Amino acid sequence: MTTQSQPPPYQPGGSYRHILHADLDAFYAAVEVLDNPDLDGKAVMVGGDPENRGVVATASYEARVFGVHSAMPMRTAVRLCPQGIIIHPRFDRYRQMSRAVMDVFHDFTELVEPLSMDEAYLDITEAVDAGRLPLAIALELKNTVHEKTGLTLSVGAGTSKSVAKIASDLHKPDGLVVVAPGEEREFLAPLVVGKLWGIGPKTGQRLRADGVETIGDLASQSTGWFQRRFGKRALDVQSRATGEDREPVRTEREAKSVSAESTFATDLTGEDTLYPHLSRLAGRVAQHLEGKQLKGKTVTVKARLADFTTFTRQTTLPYPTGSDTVILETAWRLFSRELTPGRSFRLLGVGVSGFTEDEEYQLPLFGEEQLIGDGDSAQ
Ligand code: TTP
Ligand code: MG
Repeated sequence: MTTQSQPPPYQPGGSYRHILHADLDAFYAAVEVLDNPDLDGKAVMVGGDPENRGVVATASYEARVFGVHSAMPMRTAVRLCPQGIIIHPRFDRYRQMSRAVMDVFHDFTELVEPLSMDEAYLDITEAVDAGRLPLAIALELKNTVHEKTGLTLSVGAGTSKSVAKIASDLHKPDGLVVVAPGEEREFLAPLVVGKLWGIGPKTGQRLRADGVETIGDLASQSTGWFQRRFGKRALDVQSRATGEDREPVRTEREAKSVSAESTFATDLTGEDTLYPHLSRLAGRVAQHLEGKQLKGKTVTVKARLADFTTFTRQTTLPYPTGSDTVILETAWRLFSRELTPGRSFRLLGVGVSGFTEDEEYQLPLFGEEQLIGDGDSAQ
């Protein structure tokens, strides 16, 4: 995917990327403890009712000592840890805390790739190249998150995403592991293959049956072996095993969608009034896409009615586009169906997503070049 320039090839002694993987500790349970200090130091199990076949979403580290873990039936958890305190999840509160944490991440770098509510990659190459140590940045990140939210974060630092992710998990909770450039292989070698991203329990089992237990065992296999074993995934798996993977940190917007929206000063109604707004938004989206050298296949329109009802309509084109005209035509097709007489709108948005990773597929399949030059309706 051409979301950003590819990182430089891995060269020992050459230019490195510096990536952090940050993951909150026992996230839901930690938020519950934060909001009710009486729970501090206790076995907290967040999830559904044991009577209603509920499952554990997460458990505090005090409960984990008893073998309680995520996705376990709550009934089993109660059996393992009868003194455990069951708490029903409060997703809105977790989302609010997640936003606060992600905001801190964004204060450190623009290059943040969230993986879930409590976890993200941060590309800190620029700061390191400017003279800061990854260790110092990681420490500051942990401290800032703690100061601003009260939550503890585990952080791993490395020259690639896979190394950083494995590192962050190693000394949980409140962990901090920095893998120095050039030491990736050594760091990974003793760990079990299942720690590698993309090696699930089944693959791990098959590898073990063949005597490949550790990441070191895996890394020492030949390229031919990887090809026979993993087919299309061979290079990815091999580069992760040797700590050389080059996956870029993809920011939220780059990874998901490019969009523009505007809220009107007064509610608007009618084709003649709304078309120019949609056109302006389509133009803005096309401009962003061009800046990022992206083309997407899915066009989305978002609308908010005078009564605040909000909805989206989307369609997927047979080919990826970045053209303002194509985006506008598609968006208008979606939106005009919603334009019933008298319906008035307070917000309109246009988005493009579904970016393809396949370079070839990004080539226009038919005559799109003509359309690109035809965008006088935009802006
Ligand atoms: P995780 O980061 O996997 O777990 P965690 O933060 O609770 O614990 P730690 O990172 O210290 O190991 O997931 C983050 C949140 O996602 C978790 O608090 C609850 C939720 N979750 C579920 O609801 N179900 C699951 O199966 C998992 C794994 C997580
Ligand atoms: Mg976590």
